[in-house]
Amino acid sequence: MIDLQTPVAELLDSTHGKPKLLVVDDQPINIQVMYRCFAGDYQVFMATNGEQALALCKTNPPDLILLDVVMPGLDGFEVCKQLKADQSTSHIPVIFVTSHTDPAQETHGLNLGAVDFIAKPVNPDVVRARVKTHLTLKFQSDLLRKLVFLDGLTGVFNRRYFDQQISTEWSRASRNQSPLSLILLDVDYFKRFNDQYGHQAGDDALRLVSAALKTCLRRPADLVARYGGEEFGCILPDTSYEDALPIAHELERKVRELAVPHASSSVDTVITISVGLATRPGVADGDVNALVSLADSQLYKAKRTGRGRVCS
Ligand code: GH3
Ligand code: MG
Ligand code: MG
Ligand code: MG
Repeated sequence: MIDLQTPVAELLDSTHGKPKLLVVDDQPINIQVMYRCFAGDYQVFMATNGEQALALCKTNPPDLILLDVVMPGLDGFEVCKQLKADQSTSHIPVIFVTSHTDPAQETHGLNLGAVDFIAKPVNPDVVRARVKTHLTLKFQSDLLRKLVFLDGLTGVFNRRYFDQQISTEWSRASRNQSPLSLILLDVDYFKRFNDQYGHQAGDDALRLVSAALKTCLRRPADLVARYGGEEFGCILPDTSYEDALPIAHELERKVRELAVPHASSSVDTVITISVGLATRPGVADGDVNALVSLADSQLYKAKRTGRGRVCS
């Protein structure tokens, strides 16, 4: 799996482990045939009915699914429909493998979002070649989807992703009446830093700061994004003010502890950040823009009152 938060260069170089294939068929003999085709080069997972396949896709999403059409219970078409309707599984390519050779069935399967339709009995070489082609396309499109949301300099999420996620998390928090914390932070006197040490050193410092920020996040759903030039945002879903405040202080401390020299700063002899925290309580009026404005005004207050501090 590609980690969304690794730097872009590493992403491009990364060699994936063995791709994961899910074979779904109600006949054990068919599963065995497929297993023989793919074991070795792939991690092969198996399901003997539609319900099991859907559950597996949720808990351990495969890179591609070979899906039988005729099965008792949920048939393959219904499984495909459900996978495509769910944002977390819609990107998994589905290949139907079926004894149906009727063009109407094939058309129906492709219209449901499957990438291919293979007739049983399968020819092992053909099915291997098709799977390889679809996996290559899948990995390329995964990478593109990820690059669209990553900041090229630092490898953390970009503003586009931040804007999308803060709205998503606000809606989720409203639905669940759960808290949501937002931290905005900005590097202090960074213009002076560039003027003194050069733009290249400035870029390096932003990379170091990003890496330090990431170490402060505790849960998989927490994220850091580059909000603007030398400004970052942290979204902390399901996090109360009391739980977010220590994180805000830790962000400030971790950046200071990087000890990147900044001789022309008026705050310290090293790079520091100013941090603004705002929390939406479980039950809240207003909208997501109010939360962003509040975090921003706390950040501004941290700037006004001396920088290198947290305001909340
Ligand atoms: P303050 O403490 O009030 O935030 O002062 P500041 O100098 O940090 O703020 P200001 O907005 O005046 O300047 C921000 C600087 O950040 C100017 C810009 O050159 C620098 N910056 C923004 N993005 C990048 C970047 O990608 N790389 C580098 N090296 N510098 C950047
Ligand atoms: Mg069947
Ligand atoms: Mg600044
Ligand atoms: Mg700024």
